[in-house]
Amino acid sequence: MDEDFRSFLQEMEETKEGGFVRIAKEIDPSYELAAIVTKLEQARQVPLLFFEKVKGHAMPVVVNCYADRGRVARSFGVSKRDLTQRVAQAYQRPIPSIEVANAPAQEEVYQGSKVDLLKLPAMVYHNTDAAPYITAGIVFAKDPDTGQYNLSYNRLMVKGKDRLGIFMTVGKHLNAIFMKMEQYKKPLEIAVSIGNHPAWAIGALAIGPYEENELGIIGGLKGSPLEMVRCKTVDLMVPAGAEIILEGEIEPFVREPEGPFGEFTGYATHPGSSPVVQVKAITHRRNPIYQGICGGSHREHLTMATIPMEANYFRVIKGAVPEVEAVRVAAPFTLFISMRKKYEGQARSALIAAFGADLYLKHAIVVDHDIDLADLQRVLWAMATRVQASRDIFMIPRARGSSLDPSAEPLGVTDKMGIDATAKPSLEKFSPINAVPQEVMARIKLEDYIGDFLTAMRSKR
Ligand SMILES: Cc1cc2nc3c(=O)[nH]c(=O)nc-3n(C[C@H](O)[C@H](O)[C@H](O)COP(=O)(O)O)c2cc1C
Ligand SMILES: [Mn+2]
Repeated sequence: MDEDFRSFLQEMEETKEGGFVRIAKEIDPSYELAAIVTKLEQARQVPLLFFEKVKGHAMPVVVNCYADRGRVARSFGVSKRDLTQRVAQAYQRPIPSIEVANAPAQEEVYQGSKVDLLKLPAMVYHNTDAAPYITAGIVFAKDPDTGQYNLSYNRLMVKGKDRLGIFMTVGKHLNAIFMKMEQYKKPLEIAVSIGNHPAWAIGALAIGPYEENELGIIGGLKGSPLEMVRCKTVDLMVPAGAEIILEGEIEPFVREPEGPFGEFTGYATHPGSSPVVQVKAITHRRNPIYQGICGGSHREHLTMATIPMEANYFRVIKGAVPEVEAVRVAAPFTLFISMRKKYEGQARSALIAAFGADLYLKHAIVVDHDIDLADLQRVLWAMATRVQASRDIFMIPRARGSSLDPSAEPLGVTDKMGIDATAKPSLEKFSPINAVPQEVMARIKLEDYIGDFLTAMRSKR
C-alpha cells in the first residue's frame, strides 16, 4: 500500500515530531478548534492535534499536520535543513503515477441523494466566517485540451448537503481551466481529496509553469509512483490512500455569494460571488479521519505554502543568478533573498527573477550572505545600514498580485517593490564590520570575571 495519511499519522504519533496530542474532550465545530490552535501558537507550539470527538459528528478531526517543518521533513525522510533542497529536487525528477483497481479511499461510496456534506465535521474558525469551510481539500482537475492534471488547494464553503462555494484566484491554474470550460460552455469536473500525506500537500502547492505537472512532483517527493484510483462519477483519478474524496462539477456561468472567510493574511475577505461545486459523490475509508487546516493567519497554512514557494523561488532565482544562497518567505507576499554578490547589478537581477517566479510576490529584499534570513533583526539592520532609498529601491506599479491583499485593487492589481539591501559596491569594500577578535572571544570565560552575577542570574530563572 501507498504511503498515506494514516501511515503518516502513525509515524508522527510514534516519533512525536513537533508534538502529537490526542484530545478526548469533545469540541464544538464552531471556533473551539481555532481557539485551541491560537492559544498553542501564542505559546509557540504547533503540535499535530487529533480531536477524537466533535459535537454532532462521527468523524474525528486532525489539524496542524503540516504546521511544523520538522514534521513535513520527517515524512519525506530528510532533516529540516535539507527540506527545501529535497522539494527542489522533486521538481527535477518527476515520477508518473499508476492506476490501482481497489482503493481504501472508496471503501464506502455515497452517490446521488445519499451525498451529505453536512456529515463532514467542517469547522467555523473565525468570527468573520460566513459558514463552515472545508480547508484541507486538494482539488483535482484536468485541462480539457491536453488532459493534464492540475492540483491546488481551494477553500470550499459548505452551502448544503451537496453544494460548495469555491474560491479560485484569477491567474492561478485552476481558474484558467475553469475559464476554458466556460468558453466551451461545459461544466468542469473536479475531485477533492481530504486527508493526505504531506507529499500530496507540498506537491499540490508547487508553483511553476502551467505545463508543469504537480502529480509528477508529488511522485518525485515520495520517491515512487503514486497509487491512484478512478472516481465513481467523474473522469478523474484520485489518491487511492486518501481518507475522503468528493466528486463533482463546477457549473459554467453560475456565481453565488461566497465568504467572508478569515484568510491567511490575517484579514477576512469581503463577501464575494464565486462559482459553485455540485457534489455528485462522496467516497471514503471505513471510519474516515477528517483533516482540517485552521483558517486565518495560522502556522499551518503559512508553513505548508512556504515550503514549495521557497523551493520554487530558489530554483528560479538560482537559474538567473547562481550566487543566490538562501531564500525565505518572511511574511505574506514578502521574500528575503541572500546572495554572495560577485558583480554589480546581480542583486537587481535576483529581484527581477523573483518577481517572475511567483504571482503573489509583492515585496522582495536582497541581502548579502552574512545576513541570516531567519533573523529579522539582522535583515532590518542590513536595510538600515546598506540601503539608500533613491538608489536601491525600485517599484513596478500596478502588476498582478493576490486579491487577498486588502491593500490591493480588486482582482489583485498591486505595486511591487524590490529592495537591494546588499552593501555597495561589495561587502569586502564596504565599511568594516566591527567584532571582538575571535581569539579573545574564545579565551574569555565569563565565570572568571563575573561568577557571582552569573550564579545569581541562574538561580532567578
Ligand atoms: C490551506 C490553503 C488554502 C488555499 N486556498 C486557496 C483558495 O481558496 N483559492 C486559491 O485560489 N488558492 C488557494 N490556495 C493557494 C493555492 O492552492 C496555490 O496557490 C496553488 O499553488 C495554486 O495552484 P495552481 O496554480 O496549480 O492552480 C490555498 C493554499 C493553501 C495552503
Ligand atoms: Mn498548477
